[in-house]
Amino acid sequence: MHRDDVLAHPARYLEQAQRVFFYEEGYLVLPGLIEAQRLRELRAALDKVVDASRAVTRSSDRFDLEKGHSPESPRLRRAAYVDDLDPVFWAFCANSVLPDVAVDLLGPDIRFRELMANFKWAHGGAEVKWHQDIAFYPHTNAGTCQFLVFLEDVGPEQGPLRIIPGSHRGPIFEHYDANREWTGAINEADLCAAGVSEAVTLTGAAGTVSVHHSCTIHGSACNTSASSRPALVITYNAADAIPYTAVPYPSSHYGSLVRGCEPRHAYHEERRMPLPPDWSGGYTSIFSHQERKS
Ligand SMILES: O=C(O)CCC(=O)C(=O)O
Repeated sequence: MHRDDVLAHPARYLEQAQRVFFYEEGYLVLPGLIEAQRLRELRAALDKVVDASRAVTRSSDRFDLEKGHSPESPRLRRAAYVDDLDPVFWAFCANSVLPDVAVDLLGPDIRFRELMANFKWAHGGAEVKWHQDIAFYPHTNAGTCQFLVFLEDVGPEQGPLRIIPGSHRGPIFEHYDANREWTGAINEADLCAAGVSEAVTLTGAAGTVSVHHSCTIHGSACNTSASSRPALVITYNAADAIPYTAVPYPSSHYGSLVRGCEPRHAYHEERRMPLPPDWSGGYTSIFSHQERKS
């Protein structure tokens, strides 16, 4: 759906000025969006996911392990398919304020795409290099958005998300290197043109939620602090945005309609859509792709 049509629909949760800000700047920060009781439930469910990873010795599509991971001292970069591990997560994705915010930003018909937990463990949790989500999951239009739900307070030393305001209105940069190998990151040579010097840092208290547009350039530094930065990373798409490629993490809820109804048409935007490699045979994570090329 075109942005003007999205904005013409009555809002469910956001102020109109916030919806306009999202389309102008490519992101929004919503402090205090998640109430304390829900946060406690999510943290408890995530603790169980971490416990399930203790016996794991090698990264897989489900658990992406950081160096030094052990049963006594688990260090995960990412857990995927978590919506299939505990109903608390799926209830959050389907029956909370998040899909209402997605409606306000993308239009009335919304599908769930994926949920991952990024951990950013204390004392070294991994960097996420500058990238644009649309390069990972092209659709017939740019109507997808990614939420980060801060499960703990996030300060400047914890590797907070950084985004480049307005970058969603610029080009979609290459995420392959000169040898046509997927890097999952914008090439170093393009970073100046991408405007990284203009980046803003999204810190906030536990319960804060940020959301960014699929074309917004974003990344986050390594966590140098003594406190971990666990965050749920949740993506929704407008139901009229049809994916061109297989989803990396096909959980049982992938593609579920969480608001509105099935569309009768696909919406095509005129732009050059990048194509990632075919991950239908399996995916690891953005961390492993970016690490391989560093
Ligand atoms: O966790 C972060 O800081 C970045 C999340 C992100 O962009 C991703 O996982 O693709």
